[in-house]
Amino acid sequence: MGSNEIYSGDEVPPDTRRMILYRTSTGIVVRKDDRFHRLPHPDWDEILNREHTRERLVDEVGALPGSAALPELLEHQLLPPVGRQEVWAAGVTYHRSRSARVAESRDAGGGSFYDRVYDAERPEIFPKATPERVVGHLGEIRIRADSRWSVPEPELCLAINARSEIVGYTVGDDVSSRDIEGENPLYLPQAKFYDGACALGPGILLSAEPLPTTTPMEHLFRETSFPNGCILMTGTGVVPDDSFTLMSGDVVRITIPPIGTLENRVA
Ligand code: DO4
Ligand code: MG
Repeated sequence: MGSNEIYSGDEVPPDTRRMILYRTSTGIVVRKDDRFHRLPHPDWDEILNREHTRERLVDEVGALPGSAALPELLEHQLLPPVGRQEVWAAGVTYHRSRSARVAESRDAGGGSFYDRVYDAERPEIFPKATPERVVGHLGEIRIRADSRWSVPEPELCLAINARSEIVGYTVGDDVSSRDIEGENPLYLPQAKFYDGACALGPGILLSAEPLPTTTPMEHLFRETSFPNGCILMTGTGVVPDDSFTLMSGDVVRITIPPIGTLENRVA
């Protein structure tokens, strides 16, 4: 575990399993204890950024009729769980990610860059997507036409409000081009930031007891403000064998049990 590693699988508090916020084309839906409630609020950004988000929703949902199942229709109405939040990503937070980057960039002399960030005080954080570039559950992700080696990166993502408090968690795919990032570390933005390179969803698991503030999160908010909050992808610990590359038509499914499954087809 490096000093910038920020999540190990079994730390999500069990209580948080119960409340998930979905953004859909027909409004905001809250799942609580396996019942689904349509919220009268039209404003996703306001909900994420008000004080005591979860507690207030518990009260509001108590006064709303709920239905016992998420209708099939609703699944196909899911939108990415972002309003005006920028998406940022932390990198080389897991040993597996460090060894993969060192190997892929060895010829370009990038190995020492990645080695040095793993144990450094300052983490790697980079902008991943503007809100309109984010793809939701069942949306299409993309691989670059000028890349021959593309991979999904399954990541736990933090939903953070404007006051830098963790409001909840979602599932993310930091789709990346490994040959472009490996050729030269300065090409990282092209390997990471392009249309269809970021998928998030299906919803936001609201935290009852948020994980403590992480090192990447603290650095992210140091000199940058997020008036609508932001999403921070926490890095991948899952790197496929070097022989694997995503191809058009592939379907990527990423499950983080308390949150759900994010599924995307490659365009
Ligand atoms: O610098 C490379 C990106 C690392 C990354 O995205 C990750 O570790 O998840
Ligand atoms: Mg990543």
